[in-house]
Amino acid sequence: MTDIHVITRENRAYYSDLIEQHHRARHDIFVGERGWNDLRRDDCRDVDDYDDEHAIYLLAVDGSKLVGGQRLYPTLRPHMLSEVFPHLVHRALPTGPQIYEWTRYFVVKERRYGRTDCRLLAAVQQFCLNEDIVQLTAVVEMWWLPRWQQAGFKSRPLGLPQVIEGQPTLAVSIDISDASLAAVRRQGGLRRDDLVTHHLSQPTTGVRSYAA
Ligand code: A1S
Repeated sequence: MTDIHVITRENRAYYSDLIEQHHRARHDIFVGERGWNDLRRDDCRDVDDYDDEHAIYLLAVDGSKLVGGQRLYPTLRPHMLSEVFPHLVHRALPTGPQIYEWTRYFVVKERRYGRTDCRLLAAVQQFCLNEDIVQLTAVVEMWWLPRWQQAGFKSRPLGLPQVIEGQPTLAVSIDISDASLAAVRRQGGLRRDDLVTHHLSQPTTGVRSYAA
């Protein structure tokens, strides 16, 4: 059973082992597998300017093993799209308290082509619905567009694609909705019980659940 853990600045101290596994997994996957060499670091941990106290991580965990992850970051702060990829945006950049940037999405190799991907996609919709986040922005390679269409996500380009690291890449916005959550749940055959997301708030109280 895969659980999703929500890690924020409030509960980060209780998740130091998992956060560490996740930085190492990101380096293995984004540098080792995807070849994003700008992220290479001698300590084999992928850490960037947006891994600060404002980052929110939704990490997929089986027992104590990390099997996937994703990061959200407030667009009211300088973020990847505003600072690194502004040239991909050809209209007003969506920012605001209810808009977050979505980055560093991954599933570990042994869990590909399974429900972990749907579980993570469902988790991001569910978390955003619970937190009144209405839209996400992201920089993605073009192959995400058919994936999202299949999952029932509504995405909109914010500009024309440009080739980055040899791949046509574009900036997009993604709407958060009950309909998208329901669609990805159907696609992954996820039951309501599969969608409990844990938010460890205090070591003594265990987990707070985000019900679907
Ligand atoms: C930024 C992302 C934001 C959302 C935040 O039949 P196939 O194998 O062709 O089916 C594949 C492809 O259609 C497509 N796909 C996956 N990786 C691709 C790539 N590098 N280039 C082109 N197409 C690609 O998805 C189908 C299923 O992929 P999969 O890997 O077999 O299985 P799964 O479980 O759906 O996992 C997809 C992800 C993307 C999570 C997994 O491949 C992964 O973790 N990749 C490395 C991290 C990564 O590239 N993340 C996206 C950028 S972050």
